[in-house]
Amino acid sequence: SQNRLLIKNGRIVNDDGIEEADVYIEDGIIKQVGRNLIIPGGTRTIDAAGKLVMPGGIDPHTHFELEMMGAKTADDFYKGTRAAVAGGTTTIIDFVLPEKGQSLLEAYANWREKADNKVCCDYGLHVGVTWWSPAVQKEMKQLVSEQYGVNSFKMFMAYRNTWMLDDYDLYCAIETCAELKALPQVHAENGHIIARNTEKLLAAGVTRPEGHQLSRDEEVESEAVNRACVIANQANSPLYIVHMMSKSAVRALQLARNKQKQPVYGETLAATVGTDGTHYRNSCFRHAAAHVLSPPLRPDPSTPQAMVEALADDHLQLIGSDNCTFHEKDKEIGKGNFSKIPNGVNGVEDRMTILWQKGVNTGIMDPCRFVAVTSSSAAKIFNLWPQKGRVAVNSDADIVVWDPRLEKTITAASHKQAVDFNIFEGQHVVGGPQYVIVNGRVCLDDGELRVVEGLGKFLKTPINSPYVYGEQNLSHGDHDLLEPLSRDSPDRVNGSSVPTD
Ligand code: DUC
Ligand code: ZN
Ligand code: ZN
Ligand code: ZN
Repeated sequence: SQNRLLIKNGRIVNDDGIEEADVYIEDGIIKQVGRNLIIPGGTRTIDAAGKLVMPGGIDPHTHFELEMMGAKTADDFYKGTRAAVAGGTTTIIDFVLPEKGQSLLEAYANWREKADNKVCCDYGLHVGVTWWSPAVQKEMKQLVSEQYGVNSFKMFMAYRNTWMLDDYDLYCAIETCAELKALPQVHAENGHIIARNTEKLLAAGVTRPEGHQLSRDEEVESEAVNRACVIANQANSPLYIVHMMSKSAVRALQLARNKQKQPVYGETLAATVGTDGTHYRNSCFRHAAAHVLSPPLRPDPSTPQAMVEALADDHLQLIGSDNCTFHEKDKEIGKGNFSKIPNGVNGVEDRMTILWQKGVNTGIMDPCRFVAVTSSSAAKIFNLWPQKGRVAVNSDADIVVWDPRLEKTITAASHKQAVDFNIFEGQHVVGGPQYVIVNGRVCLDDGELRVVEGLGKFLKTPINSPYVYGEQNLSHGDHDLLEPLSRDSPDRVNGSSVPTD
């Protein structure tokens, strides 16, 4: 029967430990976990011997069907969530981004309309506070109600001509989040410095994609990380920093995490750990432009591994994709001016395999930490725990059966995303999803993709997550599955480790 499923002989990996047990699913919910389960006849069985049974990934950061910088993303909510499922991700959280002056509620309704009938997996929404007024503040109060189910708001410190808030408005918006027990998120880059540097570079004749990187170096990011943390601390608010892209930014975050009154969380991206900033110098415009996202990939070659180590060490708490894909024809808008290249990269499909390759296969993180940063921590922070992010009785049956021996070479020629480029092109990865179960339904079936358009539901995310406003602590750090790496020694050589004063 379609609605009964048994996953046998696997090793269940949750963020707090590993257990050898079978999983029985009925009507989209995990009903039993254990050995020698009594199962009704006619139940489909998946043999997971030698495989890991993990909570499906939660990608806390996507942009599907977004119009920005004069273009529309290649991936819509169907193609985007289909690609997510193909890669082992079973929940995504997208961003409602209102135009300046637009009602947040109206923009929210637009997003629901774009997504509800297209999503192949469950999804939630963050809402961008892209301008500030008493009306916006009032709408934030409405959006956190049970009717709308939003518990997180994103503010931009960059994109000076469109979405940026000044520090006064940012302070007010963060304060409002704290009053509502919602989570403020920030895009941390100094938009004024970027605007001036862009003018100077263009005047000096630098027009190619490398100008994007040159206009906004690491300190342009870390200054904003620090400033956002200070503002949140003044507002006595927790804070979540999206897409952290540099070692300097992680260092700034770590200083804040050690002294801040309220929790501060940092997210990095698949792009950051899976590729690097050398591509901006590629002589092919399309290739270089495909890597343009904000904040940019960094020239420092030690960045990707340092970011993986930061995830392993709990200096960063989770990894998203910021999937925001543009076809070549759209990237070409910026052919004579790097500042006009639509910002964004792929990653929703490859996030899990890329981090497995760079984090688990290298021994930098154990599978439990992999589950934490790809799934469980997002569920906890956005208050979906333990419905999502956990393989346990009563949790949703969003499960990935992971084959640590599965091999593939990532390529745009065969990826499921709509976009015509892949920033991980040619990378060989070992370990990947063999089965992906979405709400109890086998949507990746021994490598065969069988998603259902519209199968996913909108997830109302309640305010006041105990991992943001309560006593619950995000990190466990008490499992001991691999030889502990001496990662916290202060003199570690190619150092992502930061002083903990
Ligand atoms: N950065 C991107 O690269 N794309 C979407 C928005 C953002 O902040
Ligand atoms: Zn952003
Ligand atoms: Zn090229
Ligand atoms: Zn984004």
